[in-house]
Amino acid sequence: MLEPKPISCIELFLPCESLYSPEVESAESAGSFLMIETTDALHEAILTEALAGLSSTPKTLPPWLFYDEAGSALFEKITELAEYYLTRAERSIFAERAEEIISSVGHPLTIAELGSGTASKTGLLLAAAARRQPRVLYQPIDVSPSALEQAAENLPKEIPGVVVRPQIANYITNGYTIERPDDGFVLALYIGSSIGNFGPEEARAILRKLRKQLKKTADAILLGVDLAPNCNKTVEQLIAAYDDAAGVTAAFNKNILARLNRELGADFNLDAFRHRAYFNPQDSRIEMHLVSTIAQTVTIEGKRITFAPGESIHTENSYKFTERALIELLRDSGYSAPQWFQGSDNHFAVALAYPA
Ligand code: AVJ
Repeated sequence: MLEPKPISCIELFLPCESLYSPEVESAESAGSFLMIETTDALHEAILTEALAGLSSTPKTLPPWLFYDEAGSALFEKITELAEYYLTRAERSIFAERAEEIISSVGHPLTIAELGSGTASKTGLLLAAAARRQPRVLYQPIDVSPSALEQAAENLPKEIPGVVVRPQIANYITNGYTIERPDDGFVLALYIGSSIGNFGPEEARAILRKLRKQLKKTADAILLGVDLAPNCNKTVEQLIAAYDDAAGVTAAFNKNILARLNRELGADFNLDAFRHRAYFNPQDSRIEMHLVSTIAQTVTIEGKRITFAPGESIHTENSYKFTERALIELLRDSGYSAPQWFQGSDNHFAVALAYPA
């Protein structure tokens, strides 16, 4: 996949201070750090990426394009589907093991999160941290301002003691900073199988970049990964999670074309593409594609893209891990052998690793 062009940002920085002191009451009083992508830069990035991906062979589009407002709402619906077990499986690990996870990290701690979205599962970890210390600084990093607003609005109400410092950033293409309060430790969350969207090389780059900000031996990364097919999970179950009966995942996949129509004035006919999901055992990943059902030409800002019948656009990889594969990935990225928290259904696992 092509390295996306960096998005230029306007940074509004208000200093963060006294993060654990009792007088800090809300994100406002703690100060907040906002990075606002300029609309022009985002438009440019979408155009560049879309044209590059659609002119290559085979055709591809990057999965970050899924998450505009409509796509983020569709993803929320996916997490509630009977077939999509991932979110529930991870949430139940947190429900059972949050105390143990939190007490394994140095404290007081701050919790940062890459690709937080609305942070719906993070509350369980924040609540466990808030039982150990009076103030917990939560630093969600995401590309979606609406998701961050929701997190900043709700979490301090639900969990007294939580102070939210949101950062609008694409953690792949942009820099991000994790604030470390005095004498504190950092627990960095990269959960929800988000790492699964990246091939081994990109995954290592993401983990190494994060590793640079985890300098203390009792800092930690918590990584949530979906497991490869095993005796408790069939390939059919795995595929169903990405090809649900109600067609929500198909709509989520096609939204990428709808977005190019909306934002770039492209003329994709959504009815002339079908959603396809399959398991690629060689690379241990689910692949999602949009398959052109006919010969057709699509125009994007004056550029013509032709499709043969049956030709596909590869829109997503979702890697599925074994414990052994994850240990190797962590080792190659500068982390220790992890503590392993596997759900009782053997569907999902969470790994807690320290800088090595
Ligand atoms: C958000 C990347 C974890 O790979 O399972 C859900 C996205 N794609 N259904 C995943 C997704 C299709 C999801 N991640």
